[in-house]
Amino acid sequence: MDRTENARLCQFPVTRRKLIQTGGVIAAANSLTLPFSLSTIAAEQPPSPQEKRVWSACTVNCGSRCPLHMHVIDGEIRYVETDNTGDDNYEGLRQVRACLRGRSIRRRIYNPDRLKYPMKRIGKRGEGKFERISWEEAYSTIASNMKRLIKDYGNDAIYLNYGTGTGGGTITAPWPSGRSFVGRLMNLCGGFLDFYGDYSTAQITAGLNYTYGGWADGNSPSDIENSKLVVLFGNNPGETRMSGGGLIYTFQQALAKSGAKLIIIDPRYTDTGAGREDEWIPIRPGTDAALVSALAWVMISEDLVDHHFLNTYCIGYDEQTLPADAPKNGHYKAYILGDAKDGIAKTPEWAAPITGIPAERIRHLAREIASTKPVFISQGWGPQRRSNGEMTSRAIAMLAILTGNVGIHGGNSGARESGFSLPFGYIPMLDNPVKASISMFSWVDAIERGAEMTALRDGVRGQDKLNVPIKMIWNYAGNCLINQHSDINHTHDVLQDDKKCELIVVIDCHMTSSAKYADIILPDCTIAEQMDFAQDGSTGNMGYVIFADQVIQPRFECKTLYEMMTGLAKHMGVEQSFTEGRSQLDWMHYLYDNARKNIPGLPAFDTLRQQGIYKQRDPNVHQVAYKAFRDDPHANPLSTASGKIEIYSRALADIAATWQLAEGDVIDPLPVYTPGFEHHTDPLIKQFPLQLTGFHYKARAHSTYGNVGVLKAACRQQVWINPLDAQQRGIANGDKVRIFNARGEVHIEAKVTPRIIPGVVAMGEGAWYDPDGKRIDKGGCINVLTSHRASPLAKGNPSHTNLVQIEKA
Ligand SMILES: Nc1nc2c(c(=O)[nH]1)N[C@H]1C(S)=C(S)[C@@H](COP(=O)(O)OP(=O)(O)OC[C@H]3O[C@@H](n4cnc5c(=O)[nH]c(N)nc54)[C@H](O)[C@@H]3O)O[C@H]1N2
Ligand SMILES: Nc1nc2c(c(=O)[nH]1)N[C@H]1C(S)=C(S)[C@@H](COP(=O)(O)OP(=O)(O)OC[C@H]3O[C@@H](n4cnc5c(=O)[nH]c(N)nc54)[C@H](O)[C@@H]3O)O[C@H]1N2
Ligand code: SF4
Ligand SMILES: [Mo]
Repeated sequence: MDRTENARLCQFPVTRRKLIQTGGVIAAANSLTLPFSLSTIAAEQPPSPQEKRVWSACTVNCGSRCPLHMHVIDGEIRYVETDNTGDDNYEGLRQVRACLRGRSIRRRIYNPDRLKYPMKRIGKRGEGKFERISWEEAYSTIASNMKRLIKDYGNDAIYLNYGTGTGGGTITAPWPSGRSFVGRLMNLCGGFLDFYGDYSTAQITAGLNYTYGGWADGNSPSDIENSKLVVLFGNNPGETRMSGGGLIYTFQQALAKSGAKLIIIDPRYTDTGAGREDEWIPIRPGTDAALVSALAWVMISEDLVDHHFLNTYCIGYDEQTLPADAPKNGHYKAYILGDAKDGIAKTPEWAAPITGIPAERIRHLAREIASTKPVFISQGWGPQRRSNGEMTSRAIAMLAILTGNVGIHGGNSGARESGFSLPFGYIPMLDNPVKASISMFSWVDAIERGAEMTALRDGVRGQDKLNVPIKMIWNYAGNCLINQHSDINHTHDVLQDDKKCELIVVIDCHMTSSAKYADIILPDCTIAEQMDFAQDGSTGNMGYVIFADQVIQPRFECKTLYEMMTGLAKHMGVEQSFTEGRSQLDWMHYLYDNARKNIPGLPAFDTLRQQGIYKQRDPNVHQVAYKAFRDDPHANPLSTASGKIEIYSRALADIAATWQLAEGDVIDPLPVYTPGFEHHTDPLIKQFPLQLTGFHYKARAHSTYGNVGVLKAACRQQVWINPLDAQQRGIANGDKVRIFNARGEVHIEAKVTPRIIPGVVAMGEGAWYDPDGKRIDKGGCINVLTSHRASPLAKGNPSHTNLVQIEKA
């Protein structure tokens, strides 16, 4: 789930210096944006007498939230426009315009894949054979089986799976699970096995926690107007923050104001580049920490580091601030210069063959970063969604730390950008009596070998070990049962055995691949069929909240999540404590009354309902991460053990000494380069010579909108391959290819392009899994090829780390 919960789309790409030379790429970058605002034109037409206009929202998990203005005739949505309010001034309360995904929401609401009735499974799991049942039968089947499983195994056998499909919603919020109405119900029924972490940021959450303490904050991208240089590691707002509040729009407006130079470090030439960048430095995936180490070597050797910052705010840079109990030469400087136990100096010549970046370019980049101030250094979450992501995220942050760019305007912490949002609030979660939790990625293991899973080996938290395996799964607004989880063929084999996990309940709007593995399917209302608030909206320097009114009647026999959980609460004997006597509308008022206490400017409930969106500029103008700490480190210490930035982490040294790690797994007190598993020098490379890296694709929000034909046609599901690799294999652009490894096989078309470095291929994640009956996927779902081996520290998904081979089909 998106942590910064930031924002959206660029309607008017600002022309920067390289735009003209790369016009073709700009066209590609903006193929999901509109060159002008259709909404403004449409809004000028008064509604016809039979037409009603209602504000709703797009609440999928793309990191954005967008208002949608629905035109309804005869109870049917005929036309969808977006924010057309205000004067649309970047300096003021700018418009929050939906991308073409949101604008196509009608095609999701009226999609033939819609789930219409409650259903029970009649075939094998995954076959997709179901029979219609009544709501009463659905409730009583779930309630009686759940009671039985709780009695036989305990509440820790009931798991709430990760899901983010309604991530922008409030009443419909799915994440973290305890925040959802499913979580509230389970807390009243004795609790559930929870998870920690998320598929988005598992490794950086774990890694930077040891550097900065807690979730690592970033400056707002609007603060780039104070920067001289911007360096983005695997951060692609052009695609992952493309619309709505529009972080990419904020990025480019702020860049235009400062004239800062933009350097993008990514294995792919991304849509964020697309002519806005001054330089693209292609890097071999998974090797950012090697690049940073070599940059550090140049900075240290040429005495370009910020000594005052390192001595005042950090521990473990050199002997001076190394904790007394750390080993001799256990500090960062020794590691970089070759005085540590590995004895390797991390010179540019050392890093060049690892990263694929010439040594001279590394030297030049080090001098450029160190001699410019302030520098906005940030990382997206692509570099950390890997087998070595914890170490990588800590290493990238080192660049901001060595150069003293943390806590100042125009600088950044080296983490991802953040932004200002409004403190709206959620439904009270209640307490979960079950204390154990697992990483969100380990649930398949917990089905197979739950009672064997321990804290020291498997990252179980709250208890030394799990007592029981998972016996029931609630899967609300998530496609992580299959599509979005790793190693689909393995997951399929585990789920198909219904003696292992005995009950799977899926609550969704569409017949997704995950829904096909349900025992009971509960058909949910889409956002347009109910009332909710979309919150957490942010453009970086403006926060907003949207009133998503009910636009149409629930289709078919669909119910809202709240209605169905209330129905079930009745069967579980907890209806009164579940509802507290409130209807969904009552909860809306409850939330709103509380929110008005925290956000004084919020208008009356009915006024917001009329105006659709409420916006507020950041009163501090730009968010600057760790500014209080920088201004006064004694009064405002960090939440790390030392209160300082921990370059050397004692806590990690302890973990490294006590955890049982798989062979090749590395946890280190310093932000070192470690290749991780399935890396470019793995012996497996002989069989599977290409690194396959994933990315979040503009065609979808993960799998959501993946069944909308116009979007599929606009942005095809293809595998990116460099012309050199394609030629060797006789592959031409558009050819159908086989992509395979020991875990599975996918057949899609090739996009032969110099936008990806040689030796690496890339696929957008989230395409709908479409197996042919012989385990070959024709839909282009990358998770057929990804690994279910967890990363060492976070026990997170290494989604972007894979080795494959490609042949012409
Ligand atoms: N290989 C690979 N895998 C990845 C990633 C990757 O980069 N590479 N990224 C990971 C990340 S960061 C994330 S956050 C996860 C996302 O994984 P998911 O949270 O599973 O995201 P979606 O695929 O969007 O699935 C959301 C589900 O919600 C449903 N949905 C949408 N609207 C509604 C609604 O109103 N009500 C209900 N009940 N359901 C609704 C959709 O139909 C869909 O089935 O994927 C992860 N998986
Ligand atoms: N359109 C769209 N937007 C989305 C989503 C979506 O599905 N669709 N999903 C949303 C969600 S839930 C999330 S979590 C975020 C995800 O946001 P991110 O995790 O930042 O997105 P990714 O595309 O996985 O990775 C960003 C970039 O990192 C690059 N990269 C991959 N590996 C490496 C590496 O080893 N080194 C370097 N330097 N670069 C690397 C990728 O090529 C990519 O361009 O996006 C959100 N926005
Ligand atoms: S997919 Fe994201 S950017 Fe597009 S309309 Fe929906 S919330 Fe906005
Ligand atoms: Mo995510």
